[in-house]
Amino acid sequence: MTTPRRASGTTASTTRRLTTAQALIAFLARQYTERDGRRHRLIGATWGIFGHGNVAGVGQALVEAGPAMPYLQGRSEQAMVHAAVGYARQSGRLSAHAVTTSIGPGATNLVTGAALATVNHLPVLLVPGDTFATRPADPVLQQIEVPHSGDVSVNDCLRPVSRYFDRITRPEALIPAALQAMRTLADPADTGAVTLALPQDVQAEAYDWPAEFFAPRVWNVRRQAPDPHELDQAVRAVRAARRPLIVAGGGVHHSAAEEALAAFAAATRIPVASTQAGKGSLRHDHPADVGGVGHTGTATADALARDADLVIGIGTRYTDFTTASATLFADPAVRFLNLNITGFDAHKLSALPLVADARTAIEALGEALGAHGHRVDPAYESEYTDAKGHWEQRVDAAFSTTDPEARPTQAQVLGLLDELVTEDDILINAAGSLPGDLHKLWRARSPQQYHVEYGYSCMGYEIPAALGVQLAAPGRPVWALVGDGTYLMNPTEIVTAVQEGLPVKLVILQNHGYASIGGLSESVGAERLGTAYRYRTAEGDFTGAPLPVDLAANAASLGMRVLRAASVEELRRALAEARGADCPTCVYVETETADTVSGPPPAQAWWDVPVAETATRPSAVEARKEYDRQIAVRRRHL
Ligand SMILES: Cc1ncc(C[n+]2csc(CCOP(=O)(O)OP(=O)(O)O)c2C)c(N)n1
Ligand SMILES: [Mg+2]
Repeated sequence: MTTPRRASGTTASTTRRLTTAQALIAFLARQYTERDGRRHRLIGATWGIFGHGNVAGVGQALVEAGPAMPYLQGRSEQAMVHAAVGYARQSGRLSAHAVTTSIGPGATNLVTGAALATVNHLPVLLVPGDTFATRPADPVLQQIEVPHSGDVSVNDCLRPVSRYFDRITRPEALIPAALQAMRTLADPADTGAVTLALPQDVQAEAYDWPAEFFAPRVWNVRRQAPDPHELDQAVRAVRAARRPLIVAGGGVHHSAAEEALAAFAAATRIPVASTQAGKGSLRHDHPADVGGVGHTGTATADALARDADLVIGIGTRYTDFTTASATLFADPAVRFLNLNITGFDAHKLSALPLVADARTAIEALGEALGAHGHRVDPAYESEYTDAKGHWEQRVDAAFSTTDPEARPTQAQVLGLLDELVTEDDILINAAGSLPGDLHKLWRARSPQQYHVEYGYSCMGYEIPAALGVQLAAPGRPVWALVGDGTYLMNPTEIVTAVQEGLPVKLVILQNHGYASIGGLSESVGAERLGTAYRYRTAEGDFTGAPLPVDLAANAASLGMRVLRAASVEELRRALAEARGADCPTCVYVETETADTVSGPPPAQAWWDVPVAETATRPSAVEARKEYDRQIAVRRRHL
């Protein structure tokens, strides 16, 4: 396969004759990342579902590659991307997966997963098939034709959700594209979904590739140091602040900055609140940890946020949940200092930017402040310590169970998990009423335990993501927590877990519909339309009896072991059994609905969901009055 070839200079060069698909797979198998002296395979495996658009090209190349490129068999393209994203997040973004699909629907099924990856800055390499570059017989099966533009394919849907996109219409174009793709995946500021669309004919076309293309290549995941001037400004801002508050985002985890942050907080006693992506940055029992912040935050963190004079955002995008839709940071003189690897996020809220790797920046800031022994006022420290104690009591109350025979509430389900888990366990969730409850209540015991995807909050992320997390963390108990609505959206990868023998644990919380959106719907005057899984009545609405859907039987039919829990005590036992199980195991529980029992503490801050300005029905008219009261306190930080 290797033929000697003389390059233009005096050094001898060789080429390898391979198809474009074979070349891509051989190239991917030899890419590495490196950070802090440790090397990782950049593309650890390839997920794939085959159709005519990739079976003969990429499919054949994977067969030829053998163990050099492990192959994983998915059931839905979207789910494969979620699995890859779970793997990447659990791998600290130092290792990722590729996902190959056919053309047409297989390719467009990637879009949601790609958007999720890009929103969350998590690397995944997408390799959809594409229609013929040579166009011998347009339209081929599943080809879209746009009368005014001959070079459009459905894969163009992936452009806005990709951090890098290329369509490889000639074999040799793969060389620069593949290098840019790896650069993007390994770049901590730029990473997300990367798409290399491969036309069917080009995949199978041979070319004489320079052997150097296949040499092992190491991509340094840089720890960018702060600019001295920005650091100086930052130090002065922290020293001048009387009520500083750190908002820790996902960037803390991505940079493995948890220990640095813990040391910084222990030295300065600046309280640390966390976003959904940042939760677990400090252990829950670190004295400076004040829990989640924003709409789903703790009373402690939100009160601190309201009165903070300096908000130190670390690796956060400041979503509307974090800022309570621009109402939370209420001190008229509040300033922001943002440590972020991207200039884009560092400048949000008119902040003083500190563009740098989170860990490097925290250490630099700590060192500069430490020289003067900087520490917040003890009165401030005891204020938040007391408040934290009060919140802990509210968590205990939400978790506590009195009647072992009763149906558990959702908060009690979390309480039973809280009793059971150790630092090893990983909890995955993304949508429904669970993210809010978890953000308020969960006591994170280790940095990666809290795996809530709330950048895209995509129902159906949980089960496939659990597979990816388990692949990255063999031996650790991995829990996918899903509502009934979420389960119905994407249970397919249960089959893959069974096939691969991945002992993921699935907890299905059955409450017969969308409790979260039902509550929201009621509060905005939409009267719970379409949020309960109930029969349509003679009047035409959906207020009949709950539907006779048996999700436990459904999970069992896909090959899972299923434990049904009807009471608190049964649930306690089922969770313990699932935790020890060595095969994929589902715990199915019907939860008590919020109408009949007290749930977790209510939202401590607002969230902007615009309400109808004109309406005839009283519920919407009332909701709008409340909305007008809330928007009056929205502000711009300029
Ligand atoms: C793919 C997707 N579609 C729609 C939504 C909007 N949404 C957010 S939560 C939710 C309902 C979730 O229902 P369930 O999983 O049963 O959880 P519950 O609200 O009952 O806790 C919906 C439809 C979403 N987040 N993701
Ligand atoms: Mg539900």
